Amino acid sequence: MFVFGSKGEISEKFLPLFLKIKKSLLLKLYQKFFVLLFAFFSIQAMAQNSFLAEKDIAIFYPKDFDSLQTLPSLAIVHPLTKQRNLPDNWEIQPKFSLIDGKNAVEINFAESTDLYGTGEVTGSLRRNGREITLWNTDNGNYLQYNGDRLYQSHPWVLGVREDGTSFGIIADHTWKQEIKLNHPIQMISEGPSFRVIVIEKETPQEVVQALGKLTGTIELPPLWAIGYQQSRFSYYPQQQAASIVDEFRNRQIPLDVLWMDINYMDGFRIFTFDPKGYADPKKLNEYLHKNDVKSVFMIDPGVKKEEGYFVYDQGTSGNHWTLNKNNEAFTGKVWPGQCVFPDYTRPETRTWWASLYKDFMSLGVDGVWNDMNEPSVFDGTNGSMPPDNFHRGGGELPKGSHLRYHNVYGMLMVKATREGILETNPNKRPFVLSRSNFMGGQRYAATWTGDNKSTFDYLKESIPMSINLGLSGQPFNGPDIGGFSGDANPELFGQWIALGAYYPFSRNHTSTETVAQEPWAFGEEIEKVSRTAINRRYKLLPYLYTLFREASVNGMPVMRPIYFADIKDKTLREEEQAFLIGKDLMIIPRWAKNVHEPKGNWETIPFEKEDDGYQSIVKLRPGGVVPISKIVQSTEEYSAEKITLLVNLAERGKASGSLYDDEKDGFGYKNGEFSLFEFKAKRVSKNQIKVRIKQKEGNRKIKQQYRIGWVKDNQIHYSAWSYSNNIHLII
Ligand code: NBV
Repeated sequence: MFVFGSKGEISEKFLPLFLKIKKSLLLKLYQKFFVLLFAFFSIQAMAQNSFLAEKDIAIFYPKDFDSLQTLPSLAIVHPLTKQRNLPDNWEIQPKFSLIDGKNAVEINFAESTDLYGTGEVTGSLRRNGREITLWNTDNGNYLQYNGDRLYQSHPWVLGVREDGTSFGIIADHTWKQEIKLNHPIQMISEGPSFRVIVIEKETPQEVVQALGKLTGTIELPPLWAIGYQQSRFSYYPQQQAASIVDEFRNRQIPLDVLWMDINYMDGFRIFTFDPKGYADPKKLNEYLHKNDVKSVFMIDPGVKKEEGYFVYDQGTSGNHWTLNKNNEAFTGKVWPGQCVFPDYTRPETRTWWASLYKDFMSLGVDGVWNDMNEPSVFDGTNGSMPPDNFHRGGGELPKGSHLRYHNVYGMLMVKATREGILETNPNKRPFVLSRSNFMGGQRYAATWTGDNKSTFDYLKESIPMSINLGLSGQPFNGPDIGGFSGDANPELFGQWIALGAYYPFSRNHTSTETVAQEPWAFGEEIEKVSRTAINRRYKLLPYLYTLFREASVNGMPVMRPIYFADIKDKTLREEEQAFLIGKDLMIIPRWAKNVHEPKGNWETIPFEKEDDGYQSIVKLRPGGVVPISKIVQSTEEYSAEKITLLVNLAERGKASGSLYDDEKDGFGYKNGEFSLFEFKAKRVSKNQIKVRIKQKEGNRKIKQQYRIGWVKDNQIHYSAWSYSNNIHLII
C-alpha cells in the first residue's frame, strides 16, 4: 500500500532504493507479484460481499456498491466490520436486483411469518401485504396516499416466525424508497444500490434490542417529559397560557408541561416573540416554573425571507440555505410567507442553528418542539422541496440531492437542535419533540404522530401506530390525545384520555378553531374521568421511569405488542386494541372487544373503588412486581421514598420487578448517581408472601419505605409500611 501507487507502480519515494539494485527485471517481477496479489484480494472481496458483523448480524453488499452514495450511514452508530464469514445455513438472504430499472432487494421468508415495524404508518399492527413509501410527508389526517407515507421513515422490517424466532431487515440508506411487504419482501430504492443488514435472533425482543444497539437508543429524558402535557394551537396570549396552568392546579389535575405553538411568534418568525401576546416570555416561564410546570416552545425550519430579520440575515451571510438546482437559495411558502430553509447537512449550518437556541433557552424555555420539518412547504413539490434541490454536505457527509437527504432533513435538524439546547444548558437533559425523523433519530428527539383527527377511528389506530414506532426503535412517542383536527366530544375525549394516560408520550393537543380540549372542557363527568386517568399515570411514574431507563439502555419499547407476553401463542400476533406497558402491565381500553389476552392469571389492578366506565383495564402479569407511588400534581413533587410494590405471584409462587430512580434531570446518573432496585417476591405459605429489596446498581442512596400490595382476585392486600429490605405480608 505504501510502496505502490494507485495503479500498482512503485511510488516515487521508494524508487531510489530500487534503482540502487539496478535490476530492472527484478523490479518488474516484483511489481507483477504485487499486482497479482492485489487482484487476488479484490476477487476475494467481490465474492465475499456478505459477512457476519456479529454472531447474529449479517451485512450484505451489492456487487456495484458505491459507499459514497449511501455511507456514512445516518441510522447506524455501531461499527459493522467483518467478524466471520456468513454461515451456509443463514436463512434470510437478500437478493439484489433491478425492479422496473430501480435498485432493489428481494427477501424471501416463510409464509407464516408476521411482519411488523416500518415505522410510522397507519393501519393494522401486522404489516403483511402493506406497501409503504418512505418519503417524509406532511400528511394531515393521514388522508393522502392511503396513509402509506407519513412524517417519518424507518427502512426497517421485523419478522416474527411461527415459532417466535425473529429477524430484522434494514435497508441502510436514506434515499426515497418503497417497502412492499409481500412474498418476497421488496425494498425498492429511487437511488443507487445499498447495503442490507439482517438481524437473526431467538425472539422479537432480542431483534428490537439489536436494532437499538445498531441505531442507538434514546437518551434518558428528564422525568418531567414523562408527565402529562397540555397543548393547543395555540395558547394566546401568554396570560391564557398561564391561566391554563392555574386551572390544572385549581382542579387538582396533574400537569408537567405546557406547550406553546406558533402563535407565540412575531409573524411566525422563528426565535422571535409576538410583541403583543407574548411580550414577556420569561415572565411566563417563571410563572410556569413557580407552579412546577415546564414550557415547550415550537421552532419550525422555515425562515422568513426578510432582510433585517436577524435569523435570515445571519443565515444568508453564513450561506446556510438549501440550494435549488440553479444553485440559488431555495424559497418556498410556509407560515411566515416566503421562506428559506437551513441546509442541515452542512456541519457549519448545524453549528449555527444550534447557536440560535442560546438566547431562546435562556428565557427559561425548557424544551423545543420542531414541527414542519419534513420539510413541509405549502407551495412545494408534493408539499415539500423538489427532489433536485441540492445539499452541500460537509464533514463526513457527501454533497447530494434532496432525493437523497429529504428523509433525514428533520433528523439532522433535531440533531442540531439538541446540541444547541445542550450547549445552553449543559447540566440539563434536553427535550426535543420532532414531527419528522428517520430511523436512528430517537437518539435526538421524541415524536408524536402528527395531525390526527378527533374521531374514534383515529383513537383506535393510534395504538398500532405507537407500537410499531416502538418496534422500529422509537419508544418515546404518542399521538395527540383527543385528536388534532375536528371537534372532539365528551364521549370521545373521555375514551381517549383514559387510554392516553398510558402512551409513552402523553400530550393532549388540538388545532386552532376546534372545540377546547382541556380535561375540564367537556363537563364535570369527563373532567373526573380525565383526573382519574392522569392520576393513574402519576401513580405509575416509578414503573414508567424505570421503563424509559430500560429503553435508554437497551432499546426496548415502553409500549409493546401483546404478543411480546407469549411469542409462541400465534393468536396474539394481531392484537392491536390491548397492549403492554413494559412486560408487566397489560392495558385494555374500555371500548376494546374480543381482546386476545395472553394465557395465565393476569390480575386486574383495582385502582379506584368506583368504576366510571371509561378507565382502561390494567392487568398485572403473573410473576410481575410493579412499583407505584402516591399521586402528585407534577413530577417535581415525585419521590421514590415511599413505594407500593404491586405483586402478582406466578404459578410457582414467585414474582420480580425493578425500580430506577435518580435526580430526575441532569447527567449525574452517567457517573453512577442513580439507584436501581430489584424486587424478589416469594410465597411463604398460602396466605403469606415476602418481598426482598436489593439495590442492584448505582451509588445513590435513598431512604425508602415500602409496602407490599398483593393483587389477588380483584383486590389489593396491603402490608404495613416498612423501612426494611424484607417485607412480609400475611392475609
Ligand atoms: O403549528 C401548528 C400545527 C401544530 O399544532 C401541529 O401539531 C403540527 O402537526 N402545525 C402542524 C402546523 C400546521 C397545522 C395545520
